[in-house]
Amino acid sequence: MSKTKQKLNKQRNALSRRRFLGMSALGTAATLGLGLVSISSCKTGLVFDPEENNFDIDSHYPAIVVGTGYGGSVAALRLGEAGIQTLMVEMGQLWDKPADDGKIFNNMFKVDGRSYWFKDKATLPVDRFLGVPLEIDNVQQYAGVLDRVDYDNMSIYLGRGVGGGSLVNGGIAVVPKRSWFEKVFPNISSSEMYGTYFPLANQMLRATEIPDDIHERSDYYKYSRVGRKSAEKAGFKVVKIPNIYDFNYMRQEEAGTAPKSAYDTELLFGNNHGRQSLDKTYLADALGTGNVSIKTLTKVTKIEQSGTGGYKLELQTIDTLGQVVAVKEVTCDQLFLGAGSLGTTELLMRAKETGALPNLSPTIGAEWNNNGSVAFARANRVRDKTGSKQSMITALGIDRWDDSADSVLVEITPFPAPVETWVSHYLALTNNPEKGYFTYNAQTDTIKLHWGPNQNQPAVRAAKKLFDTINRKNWTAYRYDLFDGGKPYSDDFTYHPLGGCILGKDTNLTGAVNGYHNLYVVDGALIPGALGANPFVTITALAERNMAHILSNANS
Ligand code: FAE
Repeated sequence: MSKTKQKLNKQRNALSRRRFLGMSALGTAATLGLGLVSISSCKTGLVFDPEENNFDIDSHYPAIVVGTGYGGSVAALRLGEAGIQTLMVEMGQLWDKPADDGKIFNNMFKVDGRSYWFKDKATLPVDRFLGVPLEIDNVQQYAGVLDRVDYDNMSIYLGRGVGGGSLVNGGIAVVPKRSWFEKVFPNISSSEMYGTYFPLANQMLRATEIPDDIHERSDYYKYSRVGRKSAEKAGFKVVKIPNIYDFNYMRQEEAGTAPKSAYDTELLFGNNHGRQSLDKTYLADALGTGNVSIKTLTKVTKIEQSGTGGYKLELQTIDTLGQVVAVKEVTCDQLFLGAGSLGTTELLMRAKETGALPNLSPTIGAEWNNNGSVAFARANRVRDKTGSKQSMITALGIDRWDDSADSVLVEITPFPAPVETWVSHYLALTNNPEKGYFTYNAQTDTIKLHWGPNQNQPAVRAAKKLFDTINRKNWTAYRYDLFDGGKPYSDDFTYHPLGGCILGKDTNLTGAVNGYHNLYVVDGALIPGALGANPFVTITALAERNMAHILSNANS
């Protein structure tokens, strides 16, 4: 790097530091469009260079975190607070610059390169309407925000960018029922989790319930009220479902005093407003420690042991069109894997199968699950309009979770369309006990998920039992025209990939990977089975718990 550039970088760094630290609310940075700027004081005085994404990383860091999703963000914040210089490596981009249309993210009805991670075809779980396919061809190949990885019988949706899944997910922040959590994690203290770490995660993520003045009055929540009415008529309990969306912002959307976001079908491809994603919470705080920096558009392609007892990583940096612009090696003393269920499992299986980390647990990749998720759709009676305007933020759920085989938590989700459709659309979470597994293919250097065509049947059965009753009591029917194969449900996709490196089996009880020192898994790969809840609060709370134990052990 030239001296002038170094000087400029230093100045920018100092300015960013003052600006950033001077902000009373850290989240304001991103809201104001300042984006994420590292205020790291690493040896080189490095900064994240927003223009070029091309800062020089050091050759060695005390800690590296792979991925900037929930687990990775918690790890980085707690490492930064402990004074440990930490590099985060993220394969997606920092989403802080508006495109030519003045927007950073697209809504559901506008699809371009920003929407998808290097796809030329846009596909969604609802893939047809009135039987007509909704696929869009010729999308520009670009480092977009939503990825879909297709395996036989199962497609997995993922977020790509600084913030991982928090950029694209539904924001639904549910804590699992304690009795069920104790069954999924029998060796973890539930008093510690429910007394300390779930409340901490909810507070950090800013989860709240929708206020009644919005939900009970807004035209944008007709679909939710209609969903509640039909469930209650069938005798089912309907509860509020917390979300990380800023409901004060939503009030302004409702009043027409701020640009619409959730009210303008923004969600799956990101939100231009209102979404309190990780870049506005954990990651902003992590950068605020001055000890954390993020290298974007950079994928960790290999991990192995370094000569000094730590780890060596191969990093591949691309531009937004996918051209490889740099390949580098970097070492660290401690390595935290937060690349998500798929990303972390792939890195570990590659390391195991290529002999780079031969002592890894033989069962890595052996247990994967889709959180028992399945989507359903019903047709309402003509008088029960669901509305052509729908808020994308789910507010209510039908709670039938009693830990039995038929347990379901069903969320009443929006079905955005420019016209009235009378559709009630749901995401059902069941306790489907089925597991898939991964194999590593040395020729393609990728992992493959094995999930049979009938493995989601227990989920379909449990959810159908509930919807059959709702339909019977309301004189309504399923919608058969929305999902592939003319089914009233979609059982071959998930937003909730979990497992691959199981807590207490492939790792110890705080996520330290068996067979190695200073190698940790901090993300959804740790979770062994369906949670009866959407996963990110659990992933966050577990990461908080595990990091607290890891850091206190390091100090003792
Ligand atoms: P994740 O958030 O996926 O972060 C992993 C990060 O690592 C990503 O940013 C990747 O780009 C990056 N990465 C992967 N591989 C590499 C590599 N080799 N090198 C560098 N970087 C890498 O992991 N959950 C809820 O609780 N509520 C919801 O409402 C909800 N809705 C969802 C809707 C959608 C459309 C999607 C896709 C997911 C949804 N989820 C929801 C699931 C939730 O977002 C997911 O469980 C968490 O994001 C997983 O957190 P992790 O930390 O495991």
